[in-house]
Amino acid sequence: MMNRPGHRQVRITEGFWKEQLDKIHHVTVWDVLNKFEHDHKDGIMKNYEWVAEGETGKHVGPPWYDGLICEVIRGISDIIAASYDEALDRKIEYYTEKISLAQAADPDGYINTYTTLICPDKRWGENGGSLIWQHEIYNIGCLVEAGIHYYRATEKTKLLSCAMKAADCMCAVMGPAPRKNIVPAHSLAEEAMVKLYRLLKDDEKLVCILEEQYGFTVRPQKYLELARFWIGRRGVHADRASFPHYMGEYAQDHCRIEEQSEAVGHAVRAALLYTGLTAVGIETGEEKYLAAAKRIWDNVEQTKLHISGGIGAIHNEERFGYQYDLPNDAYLETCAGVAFAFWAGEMYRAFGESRYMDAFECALYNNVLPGLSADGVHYFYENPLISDGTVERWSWHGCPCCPPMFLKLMGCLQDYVYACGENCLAVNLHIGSEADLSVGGLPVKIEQKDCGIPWRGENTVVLHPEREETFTLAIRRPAWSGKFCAVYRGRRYETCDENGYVLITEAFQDGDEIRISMELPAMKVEAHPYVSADVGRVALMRGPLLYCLEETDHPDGVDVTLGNGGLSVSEKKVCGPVWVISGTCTDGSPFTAVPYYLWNNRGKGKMAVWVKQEGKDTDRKKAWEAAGEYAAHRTGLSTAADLAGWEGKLYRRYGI
Ligand code: FUB
Ligand code: ZN
Repeated sequence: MMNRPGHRQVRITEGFWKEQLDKIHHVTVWDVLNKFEHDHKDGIMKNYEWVAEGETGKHVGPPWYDGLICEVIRGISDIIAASYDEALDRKIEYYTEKISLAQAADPDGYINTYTTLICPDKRWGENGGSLIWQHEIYNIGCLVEAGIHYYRATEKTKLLSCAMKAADCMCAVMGPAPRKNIVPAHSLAEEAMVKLYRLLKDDEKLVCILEEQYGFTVRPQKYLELARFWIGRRGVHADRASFPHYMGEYAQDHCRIEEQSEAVGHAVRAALLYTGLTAVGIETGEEKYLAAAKRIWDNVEQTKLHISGGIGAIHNEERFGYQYDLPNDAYLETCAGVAFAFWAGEMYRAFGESRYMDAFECALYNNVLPGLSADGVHYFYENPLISDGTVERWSWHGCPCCPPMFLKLMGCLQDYVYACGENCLAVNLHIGSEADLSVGGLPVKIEQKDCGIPWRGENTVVLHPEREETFTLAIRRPAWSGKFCAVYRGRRYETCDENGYVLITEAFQDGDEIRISMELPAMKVEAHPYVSADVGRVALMRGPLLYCLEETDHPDGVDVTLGNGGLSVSEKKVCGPVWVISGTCTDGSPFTAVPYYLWNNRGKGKMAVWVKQEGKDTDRKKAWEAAGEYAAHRTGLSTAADLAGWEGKLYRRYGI
């Protein structure tokens, strides 16, 4: 198993992501706080004040607002762990105070402002309430994560103590009989409980503080047991307390998890459930859970994943579509991309294969990063791959769930750069950074310097083991790279192991350098013939980045047909210097494609990711459409020749 380094062990120091994270820290975080604090006039924290004051009958925002502010706290905690910021720390202390005062109003440690203020008799969705709507377990899960991350960032325990009181309240209510059969209607708390378990089982000093200062009897195992109960009770409806009419596939509650093979329902709920499923599988070693996670992952990767790493194609219910149902005007919520990245991170931990990090990286660059504008204060909720020019990023939203999820992923991005296994250290993301890690008990500092990704295919890894020692450095060869080479002491390492890593096993010394070069060819990619939306079309990619055509560069429209000539890349200013892809259309006119994450930053306009390609048959799509909008494959119109070479693949390089 590969472990993520702990908090504060890794720092992102230079290059593309350093710039993005600095903007997020100094601009976006404050924008999000400001907008939440003034949301619906009273601001998000008013709910806690009203609960503390015993008021009822009013609530600011939707029921999941408690969760959203806790997600923001988690994101900020990670940001200040990496780069301390007193003003932000004070903000969290202020929020902690409000949360704690509200919680003190309930003897059980229960805290959910919506239910308390609006429907106090419907706690946990009982008595005709709806857990789907009330989001109580989700909100507490967010509080648990906030408490853990803030403690890790600052060693302050008050927010964590609030989280534990609420977690204990859930442990007392839910579980095997005589407790109640209640499972989360919006997943997230499953993984949060596993994290709480991990934190407490490894931190004796913390346990002492919690017991002596707050009077807890700390039993970490019960949190893992609750997460296990939730996973094990998916789809088990006998004696279900609070069975809202709407659970079913929407909340992945249609059958037991070990019977599930297809990703269905609300995509954020689904990906967070699968993250928790994988985390529980890792922690308990239960094969049936890891097998289910792998089965559902393969289903997504092979039939339900947009080329941007986005999931949740369908607007209605923000859900997964049918297999190969990948329209270009898809929903692809930013939150779903974040949840998918978290799941990918857990899958990597469980199975150690680079394909999970490929998926993580793809979602990060192409489905999550587009969620934020270049100016850092506008947000996309949906990330479709085509636009008629009528949409733009919003300043704020009635359901501002995406900025908090965005901050959560960006805040902990550094935790995914490296991984540590037995006698092995993995470089997973090519990002300028430094880290204090340990390999088999040996302290090893590692750096990535002059990393050019995503624009230039160069990177240098520098190792500083405390003493000379033999171990394996595993360098991820990304799926998108062309020729890949790592040079160590004049020796070239080019081939990958079966997990997608170039392995260098040597007696490493302080200051050892590994120079990495990888080709970043601009390429055309085509989708599986069953994806009727993309028949006859290609998308452009280079390195980890997906590209698109924008009206700004194509005043006559973006519905062009690319010619068979070559592609070239060059530097251009598009909200700062970036690399663009150019070529010629069949009518002889030039085209320029810009990184998709940057689209809609130069004014409103049409945009397209999938464009027609000379020599690719679009007529077939007409025939398929005539035979029915969904599932072209069921029409039997694809031929064996169409399908040759597609086994297990959803996308492949065009023309190779
Ligand atoms: O339900 C809470 C959040 O709001 C979900 O995760 C998003 O999809 C949005 O529906
Ligand atoms: Zn969202």
